[in-house]
Amino acid sequence: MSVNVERGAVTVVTVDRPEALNALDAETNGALLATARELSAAEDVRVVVLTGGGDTSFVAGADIAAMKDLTAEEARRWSELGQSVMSAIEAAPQPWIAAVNGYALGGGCELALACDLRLAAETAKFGQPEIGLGITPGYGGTQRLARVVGQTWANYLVLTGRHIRADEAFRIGLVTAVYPKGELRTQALKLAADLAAKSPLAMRYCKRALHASLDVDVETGQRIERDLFALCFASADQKEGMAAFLEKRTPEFTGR
Ligand code: CO8
Repeated sequence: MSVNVERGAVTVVTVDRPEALNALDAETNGALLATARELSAAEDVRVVVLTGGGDTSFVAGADIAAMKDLTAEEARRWSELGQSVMSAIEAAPQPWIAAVNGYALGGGCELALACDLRLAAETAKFGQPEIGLGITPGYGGTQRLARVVGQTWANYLVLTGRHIRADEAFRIGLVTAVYPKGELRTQALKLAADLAAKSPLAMRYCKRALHASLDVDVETGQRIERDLFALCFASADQKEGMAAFLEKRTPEFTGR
C-alpha cells in the first residue's frame, strides 16, 4: 500500500512510495482520499500527523511519469481527484499536522498546505515547480499558497518554480517550526498529543470558524463565530473545561 495508517488517538498517516520520492499517482491519491474520509468519521481519532516514507521526501509532487500522457480531460479528472484529497483533509473535523520530512514539491507542497499545521525538518525543501514542467499547480496551490504566505511569496514560488529551504519556509510563515531531521517525528507527535488533549468539539468548531474567515466577510464570519461559541455552551466539554480550570485540575474532554 502506498499509504500507511498507524491508527490511534493520534493517527500517523505516511505516504509511502519512497522509490518515487512518495510522488502522488492515482492509487496514492485514491488511498489518501479514502483515508481522509475514514479518519474524519472516526470519533476516536483526535489528531492526524501526515508524513512521507523513506529518507528524503515528504511528497515530491504528482507522479510525472504517470501524468505525462494525460489528455486534457484526464488531466482535469486528476486535478479533481487531487483537489478532493486536499479538501477532505481541510474539512476534516480533526486537526492534521504535516511533518514535512524532506521534499514538499508541487502536489506535495499543496498537500502540506491543506493541513492545519506544518512542521519541517531542517532538510525539507518547499516549492511549486510546475511552471518548469509546462503546467500550473493543480491541487489547490494557486489558491491556498497565497492564503497562507500572502500574494508576494505565492507569486514568487509559483512563477519562478524555485525551491526554498526550511528556514525560508519558516521565515515566510509556511511552517511554524523547523527541527533537526531526527527530531521531527518526536516533535510532531508531541504537538499532536497537546492537541489531542484539547476538546475535540471546540477543535472542530475552531477549524470551521478559521476556515470561514477566508471565505466570508467579517460580519458573516462573526455570526458563524458566535453561533459556534454559543453551541460550545451546550456541550459537556465546555462544562468540563471550565470546571477543571476552577478546580485546578487537568480537563478530560470527551468531545460531547
Ligand atoms: N513524479 C514521478 N517520479 C518522481 C517524482 C515525481 N514527482 N519525483 C521524483 N521521482 C522519481 C525520480 O524519477 C527517480 O526515479 P528513478 O530512480 O526511477 O529514476 C526517483 O524518484 C528519485 O528521484 P531523483 O533521482 O530525481 O532524486 P534527486 O535526489 O536527484 O532529486 C528532486 C530529488 C529534486 C525532488 C527531483 O526528483 C525532482 O525534481 N522531482 C520532481 C519534483 C516536481 O517537479 N514536482 C512537481 C510535480 S507536478 C505536480 O505536482 C502537479 C500537481 C498537480 C497535478 C494536477 C494533475 C493534472
